[in-house]
Amino acid sequence: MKVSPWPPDLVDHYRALGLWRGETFDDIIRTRAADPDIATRTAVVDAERRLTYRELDERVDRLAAGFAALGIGPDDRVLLQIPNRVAYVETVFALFRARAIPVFGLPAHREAELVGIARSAGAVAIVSPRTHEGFDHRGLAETVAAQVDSVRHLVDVDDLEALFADPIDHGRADPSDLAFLQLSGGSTGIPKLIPRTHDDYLYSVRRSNEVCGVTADTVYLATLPVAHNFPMSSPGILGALVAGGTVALTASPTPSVAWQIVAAERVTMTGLVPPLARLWTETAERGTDLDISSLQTVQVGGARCPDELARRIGPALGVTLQQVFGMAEGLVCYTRLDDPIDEICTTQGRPMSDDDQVRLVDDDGNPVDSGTGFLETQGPYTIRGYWQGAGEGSFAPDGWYRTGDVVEFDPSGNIIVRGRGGDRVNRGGEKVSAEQLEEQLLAHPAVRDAIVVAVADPYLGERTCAYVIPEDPDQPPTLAGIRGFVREAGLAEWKLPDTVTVIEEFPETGVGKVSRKKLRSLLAG
Ligand code: AMP
Ligand code: DBH
Repeated sequence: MKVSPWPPDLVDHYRALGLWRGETFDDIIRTRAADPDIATRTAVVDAERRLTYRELDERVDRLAAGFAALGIGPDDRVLLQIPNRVAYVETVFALFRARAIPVFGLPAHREAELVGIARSAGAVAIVSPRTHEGFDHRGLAETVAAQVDSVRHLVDVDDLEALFADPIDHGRADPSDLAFLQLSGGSTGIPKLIPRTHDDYLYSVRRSNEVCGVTADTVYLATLPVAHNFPMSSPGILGALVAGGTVALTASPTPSVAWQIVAAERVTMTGLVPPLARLWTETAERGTDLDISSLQTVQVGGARCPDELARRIGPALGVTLQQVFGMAEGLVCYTRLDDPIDEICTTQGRPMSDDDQVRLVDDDGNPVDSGTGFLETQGPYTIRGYWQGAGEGSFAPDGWYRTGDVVEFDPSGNIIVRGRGGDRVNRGGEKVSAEQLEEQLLAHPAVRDAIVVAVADPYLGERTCAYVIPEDPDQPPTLAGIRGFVREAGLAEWKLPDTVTVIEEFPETGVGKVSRKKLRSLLAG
């Protein structure tokens, strides 16, 4: 299945330079398992199970045959909702082997998101646990299947062996074709689907490995939900597997659980969002009995890391800090491990590839020569369009991706992230679409109008504030009532508003009809 193509001259350039190497994700596991130096090393481990590269490859073979026996094959989209555990890696690579297309849902997604994703992907199957953290995922999958005609199979990720079949030959995927659909944190309601190819994504993973010093000795801990682009590829679990290293997965990111795995597996590297980095730092500053001395690099990304916190992370955890500013659409920026400490602590790094191109524009799309502006980018691993042409406004007329982020450059070319245009709240790395939440609020019977804005929060960075005009000023809606209503509508828990402020009217702007964007920035101010 083809994706929106890069301009032909860029394609030639990326191939000629060897950035796109014509390799597939399935090749990765096959070649590692066939390499006598790597085959018997641990590929993936969690608190309950451990697989060597050879064992992983064998199980992937059987599971891929099982998917094929269900009629799941080339180009079929399969929606995943799998927590951090070994079975995640088995499932993803089995789908790659069967040449199906994984769609990376998150365990925290609920009915509204999953129905939207399954529908726009045209998913034929959902793979999820029966229950997880007390939530009935099987029930949710059944609800989704009842609403989305294309969904024909529900697979229990805790019983993959029930599918195992004798290995078959699935043929080989075209490396320039669609490999999977990643999800955008989204400025719109249902996450937009991001089509990534083997060629472009494997380049981003290999380049990440170079920049982050990932080798066969790396033990990478997936602390964040592993379907996120950051722990998946920057350099994440795929980086560790490409290097022949080890992927460890923790069911919980809290120090008491995650650090047991750090100690047991001698974890060398992980990636955190700022609120978790704060929790880890404060826990270490208080002192711990768990041995985390194997940790060498801790990355922080997904949301702006406060400079004050950045300065404490390295000393507290005994690691080199690396800031990461990335997006599932492509562009990833890193501070380099040997950068001056001031740059590491106060900037979000610079593009990882010499072939990443970045520019700043103003509100109207005109170039900005210095100071802050909206960041736009194109490059060897940044998409040229969403799945099936959605989100047209997200690309400039010449095809560059409009990140929506307001940034500036320091003298060394590092990016400092200043904020966004006000279309979403970045709640400690989990993004909330203002538009989606406003739509939900408007559906509430006691709400006449609503605007959602980000307000500063010492722990999360930003939290979600809903300004609400009630239908009846004598019976204004309550925070609990609104949260319950949005939860009932099937939205993930992180999208519920943190505060609700009831007001009589939105600020006057004097120019008649104003855009919601303008109103958001007025209210945020
Ligand atoms: P997503 O669409 O979910 O892939 O989220 C990507 C967005 O997360 C970026 O466009 C930024 O708005 C935000 N982001 C990621 N990393 C950072 C960071 N280190 N600092 C500030 N914002 C970040
Ligand atoms: O927030 C993100 O989406 C993100 C953060 C860091 C990302 O996609 C990435 C690195 O690759």
